Amino acid sequence: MATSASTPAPLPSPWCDAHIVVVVPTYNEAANLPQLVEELFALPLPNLRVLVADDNSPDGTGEVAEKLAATHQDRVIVMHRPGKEGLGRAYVDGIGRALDAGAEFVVQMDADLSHPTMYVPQLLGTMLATGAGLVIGSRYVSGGALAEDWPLYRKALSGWANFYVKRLLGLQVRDLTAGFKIWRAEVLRDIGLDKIHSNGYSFQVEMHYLAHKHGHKIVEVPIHFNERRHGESKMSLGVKLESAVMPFRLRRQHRKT
Ligand SMILES: Nc1nc2c(ncn2[C@@H]2O[C@H](COP(=O)(O)OP(=O)(O)OP(=O)(O)O)[C@@H](O)[C@H]2O)c(=O)[nH]1
Ligand SMILES: [Mg+2]
Repeated sequence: MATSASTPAPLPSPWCDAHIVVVVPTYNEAANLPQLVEELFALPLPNLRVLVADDNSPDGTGEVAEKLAATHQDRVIVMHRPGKEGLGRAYVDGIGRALDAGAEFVVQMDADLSHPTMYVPQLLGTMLATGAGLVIGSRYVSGGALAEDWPLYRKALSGWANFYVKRLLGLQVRDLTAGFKIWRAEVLRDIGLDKIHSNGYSFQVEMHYLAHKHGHKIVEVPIHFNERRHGESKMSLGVKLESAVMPFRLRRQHRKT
């Protein structure tokens, strides 16, 4: 079958058969979401769906998501949550719903176009080839990179956060705070989303830690991370404090088990 330059032929099996749900938490991402969804559906992965977990964004992201759902029937699921509860809570809800909707693989990514969609087939391919339970799009393995136009303090904060958490938890993962990754559904079920306590960004570290503690194989592939396209960061002081305390809590909890 002939395909146009913009719609490449579906990848061969088992890629094209893989039931993937990309879970995207959103808060004020109306300007970014349509492009993200368009790019994801241009990938040669016909069984890929998108789930948007929106926290009643004042900028109308929820309505934008509904329009996308109407355009791409059966490929976009929208969760309207009552208010801003943090990225971690939105992911717990969204991933739970993705599993209920029959996902075999769950991708986590930001809405702001920081995570280039072209890496999604590579994340899946690496998972299939290595038997990993979690494949992380990593900024800190050889070949990976942070956004060049990120201010120096953001680069320093990201590097410091990774160093700090790694020292405390002793994990051999280079990008522990990464937000772009693919999971096997059975690994998410094994970890148990009801065990996750994080409200904010420390969700990422908590999930990586639990995947490791449950004995699942974790592989990292390099990605180039971009500055957000439109809108503002939701990184607040509360989020930073929770991220600083979380590793201590995880360590203490795990000692008891
Ligand atoms: N549903 C929901 N989504 C959130 C919340 N906080 C952040 N997000 C989303 O989580 C993703 C990551 O948040 P960002 O603000 O981009 O965080 P960041 O990447 O550290 O910050 P920037 O680099 O400045 O963009 C984005 O898709 C946000 O819209 C929240 O409270 N609820
Ligand atoms: Mg961002």
